[in-house]
Order: sequence, then structure tokens, then C-alpha cells
Amino acid sequence: MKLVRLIAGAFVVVVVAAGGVTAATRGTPEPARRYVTDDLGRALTLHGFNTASSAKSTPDALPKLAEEDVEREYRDMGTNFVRFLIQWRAVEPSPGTYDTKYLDKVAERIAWYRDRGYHVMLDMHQDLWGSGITPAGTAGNGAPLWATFTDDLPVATEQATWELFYLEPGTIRAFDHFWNTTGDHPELMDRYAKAWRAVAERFKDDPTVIGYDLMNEPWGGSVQGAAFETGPLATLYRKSISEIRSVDSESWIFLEPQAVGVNWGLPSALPYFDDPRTGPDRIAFAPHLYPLPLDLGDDYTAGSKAWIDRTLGWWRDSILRTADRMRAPVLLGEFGLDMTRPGAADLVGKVQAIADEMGAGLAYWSRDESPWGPYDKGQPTPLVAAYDRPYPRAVGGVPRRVTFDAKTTTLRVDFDANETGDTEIYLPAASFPRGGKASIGQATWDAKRRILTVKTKTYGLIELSVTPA
Ligand code: MNI
Repeated sequence: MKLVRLIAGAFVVVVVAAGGVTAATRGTPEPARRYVTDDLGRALTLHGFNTASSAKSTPDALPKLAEEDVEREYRDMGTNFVRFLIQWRAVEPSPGTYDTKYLDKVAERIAWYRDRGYHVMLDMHQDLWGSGITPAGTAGNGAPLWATFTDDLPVATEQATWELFYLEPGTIRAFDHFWNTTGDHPELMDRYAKAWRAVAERFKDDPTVIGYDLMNEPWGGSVQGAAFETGPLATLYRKSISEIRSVDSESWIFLEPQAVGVNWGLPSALPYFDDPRTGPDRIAFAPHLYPLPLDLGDDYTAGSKAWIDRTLGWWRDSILRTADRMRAPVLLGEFGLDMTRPGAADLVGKVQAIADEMGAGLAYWSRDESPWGPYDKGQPTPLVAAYDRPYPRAVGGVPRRVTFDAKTTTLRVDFDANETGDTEIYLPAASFPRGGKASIGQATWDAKRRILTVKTKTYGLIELSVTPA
């Protein structure tokens, strides 16, 4: 842990010295009210899980998940979204050959979500490039062996924490070849972009698939920060956007910043990306949030709470500035912690409130059986109660402000109505045992799905309050 502190500390010093946080002196940015929209054009609040970390290491790259697990998740928390992990190694087992049987198995799981009204985002997951960075194959995940070139540089197999594998020479070289920093493998980024085209080709007509998260937690190897995000990472994104749009003009494309630093709240340099589709752009910004004090072993309790709250403020401001430059709505693609730690449920509540305020969706890390997840050894963790919250799943207009006051059990949704459709609100059993009533419009309550559908006028400002029936 000491070593991680040292590295993290050194990194912050370098970034601050480079002027990376001067942007913080420009005042607090306001949410821009951009939203990921559904087929009707309604603004979505995406609320769900990363499913699942287990897909990193199973031979078939599928998560340990059964249909009953999806059913239980909906019943317990009313989620409407999944960041579903897929792996390049499984999509393209040999260069230019795409495994349609793997994609069929992914489709089978997507159907479980479709039957329950979810939206699915496919996340091309990697950590530490791929399993080929060490001989035992246990460190990294994602990239196929045929795309892994370490030039026999060392990767020490004993690490104090998993992130330190990123600093090993062999790992850095694998990334440098992928990003064509070495100039030896210009074909790799093209292969990756074409693998995305194969995935998009398979899912373009599936309305449950809302979009594609092009790369999990990008790492630049020997090119870091703004040079990486505006250089090779932007090149990969442009290639992939172009390949996807050649077959699929409807799905959303979600772009992640460099993970290290930005996960803590430091600024990203990602630029605006042109979307070649006809009609408004469908490109979203999908950063992660891992407050540095938690990475360093602190809890959300007295002593560290104020510091963590400040890091959440930096993160919010940095993300809003970048989203503004990208003209993109925000999806918080990962946030999670050990739910058995003191203060954990408070932090989950706090992050949900920040996401609501930003108009951002949220995918918790992760839907695995573990002390971080909603269930451990079959039993609910404190996450279930913290994550089962009232929220407008879809809004027939552009939201201005969404707040929930637990003291008066009032969900307030202010929005500028348009003609896209009805507003759908999920209400948990704990706070709305007999459903809800709406202050305006005509409301119908679906007790089985716990959804209140509210039909309002389709123009003007709607100030909707929902209280228990
Ligand atoms: O905390 C990280 C993280 C730290 C450091 C680095 N680098 C040094 C490049 C990269 C990432 N990631 C947090 C979570 N994200 C993955 C999955 O995307 C989870 O396994 C981690 O808990």
C-alpha cells in the first residue's frame, strides 16, 4: 500500500506541476443537460451494473450469470441498464475471424435483459492489455494472444497491487505496439476497429443494445495524458467510430478517457469527436470514478470523508468540462467499493446524488458475488438497499433537475416536455410500498414492475412531484 501511495502521490505532483488542474480555477461548471436517449427520443437515466468481472477470466469470456440473477436484480433494485463485458480475445480469436457462436451467446444474455426492459451497453473490456503479458496468463485480460507483442520484455509476476502490472516493461511494450507508437504494428488498431464493426453488425438491429463502450480504461503505455488522449487514443476512436457507423447509424458510442488520473478527478484532454451519422451526434462520455483516498485504503468516514467529498467535487467539475468540450452526455461507467466497509452505503448515496445532479447514468462496479457486489455468498450486501432508489428511467422531455427528498419521500422531476413519450418512474417497495401518485398528469401504476407511467402535456416546463400512494 505504501508503494501505491508513493506512485499515486508522485503522479498527482507531476500532473499539478504540468498545469493539469489550472482548469479548476475557472469556476464550477453547470450540467449541460445532454442525455442518452431511447428509440422514442426520451431522456434516459441509466441505472445498473457492470456484469461482470467474472467474464475477464472465464474461458468463454461470458460472465457467471443466469437468467434468475437478472430477475433477482430487477426485483431487488429496479435497474434498467447493464454495462456488459465482452472481450476482444473472444470476438476475434484469430486475425479477421469473428466468433459468431460467442456473439450468439452474448445475444442470449441480452435477451434476458430485453425481456425485463433493460438497455445493454457492450463494453470491450481490457485490463493490463491481455492474458498474454505473463506466461501463466493470470494477470491481464481482453486482447487476444495474436495481438500481444511484449518483445520478451519482463513482466514481474509478484505485484503489491494489480495496477502495478501496468508499469512493467512488457505490458508497456504490448500497448506501445497496439497504439503503433513503435511503428511495428500499424495493423492492430485497424483490427480492433474492424472487430467493433463485426460486433455492431451483429447487434445493430437489436433495440436492447443501446451502444458500445469502445475500450475499458485505456492506458497509453509510454505515451501518457493529453498526448495519449489527443493522439493514439483519438485515432483509435475515430477508426472505430467510422467502422461502426459503416454498419450501424443508430447505436450510441461511449468513449472513455485515460483511466489513471481521470478516475480520481484529474482533467481529461479528450477532444470532440465528429459523429458521421445523419441527425444529432450519438457519442457519449463514459468515465470512471475511483476516489483516490479509497484506492489508498481509506473509508468514507470522519477524517477522510471531507477529503473524499473534495475529490468528488474535482471529478464532477473535470468531467463536466470535458463533456462540454465533447458535446456529449455523461455515463459514469464504473464506480464501486467494498460494501462491508464503514460509510460505504453513504458514499453510494452521495455518488448517486452527484450523478442525478449531473444528469449522468451510472453502472456500479460490479455485479459479481463479492463484498463489493449486491450479493455475497447468496446474501444481499448493504448495496441492495443503497442502490434500490426511486428514479425517472425515461423522461418525455429534457430534464432540468431530479432530486429525491428521503425525509418527505418526494421524488421531484422538473423537465421541459417534448413529444417523445410518457415519463416512466421506478419506485422501490421500501419507500413506496403501494406505489406512487403524481402531482400532475395521468399516472398508471404497474405494481409488478413497480413503474409509474405519467402522461403529461407535451410542451412547456413540467414540475412533477411523486409521493407514496
Ligand atoms: O483503479 C483502477 C486503475 C488504477 C490504475 C490504472 N493504471 C495505472 C493504468 C488503471 C486503473 N481501476 C479501477 C477498476 N477498474 C477495473 C475494471 O475496469 C476494476 O477491476 C478496477 O477495480
